[in-house]
Amino acid sequence: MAGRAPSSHRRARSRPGLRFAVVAGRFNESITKRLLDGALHALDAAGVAEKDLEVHWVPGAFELPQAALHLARTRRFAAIICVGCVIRGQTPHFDFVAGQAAAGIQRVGLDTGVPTTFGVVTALTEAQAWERAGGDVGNRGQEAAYAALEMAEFAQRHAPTARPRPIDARPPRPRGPAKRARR
Ligand code: INI
Repeated sequence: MAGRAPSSHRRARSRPGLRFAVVAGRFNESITKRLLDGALHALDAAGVAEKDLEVHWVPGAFELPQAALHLARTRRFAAIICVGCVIRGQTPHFDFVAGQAAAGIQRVGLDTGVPTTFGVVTALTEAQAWERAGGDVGNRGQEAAYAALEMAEFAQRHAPTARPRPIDARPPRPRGPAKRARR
C-alpha cells in the first residue's frame, strides 16, 4: 500500500507537558532507526520537550504491543508510537509477526484508552521498506508520530468528566446518618 499521510498532520502541535513514548523494534534495525528518527523529528517540530519523551527498544515487531501495554498502564504518556519493520521472507512468518503486531498495537489503544499508533513498515522487499523509511513513499515513523499527536489532543479534549447535573436540580442530599451538631 502506497499512500501519503494527510498534510494536516504536519501542523500538529503538542500541549506543554504532554509526555510521549516511542517503542522501536531492533529487527531490521538500520531501517527502524530511520523510522525512529522520523518520529523524533515530528515530535520535536510539534514542540515536545526532550524531558517529555522516552524511547524504548524491544527485540522485534512482535514485542511492540507488549512493551506498549506496559507503558500505557503507567498512565504517564499521552500517546505511544510503535515503530518496526517486517519484511516478507520465504515463509508465512511475516504474516504472523506483522498481523500480531498490528492487532496487538490496536488492542493496547482500545483496552487502555492511551492512543497507540502504528509506525510499522510491512514490506515485500527491503527496497520497499527503505522507500517507507524516509524514501520516496515517506516515513512511517514520522506519520505515526503525527497520528499520535493528533490522537493525544483528541483524547485530552474528550477526557471523561464528572456527569453534568441539570441546572435546576437540587443539590445532592448527604449520604449516611446526619451528623449531630456539637454543642
Ligand atoms: N521481527 C521484525 O520486527 N521484523 C521481521 O521482519 C521479523 N521476521 O521476519 O522474522 C521479525 N521477527 C522477530 C519477531 O518480531 C520476534 O522478535 C521474535 O519472534 C521473538 O518473539
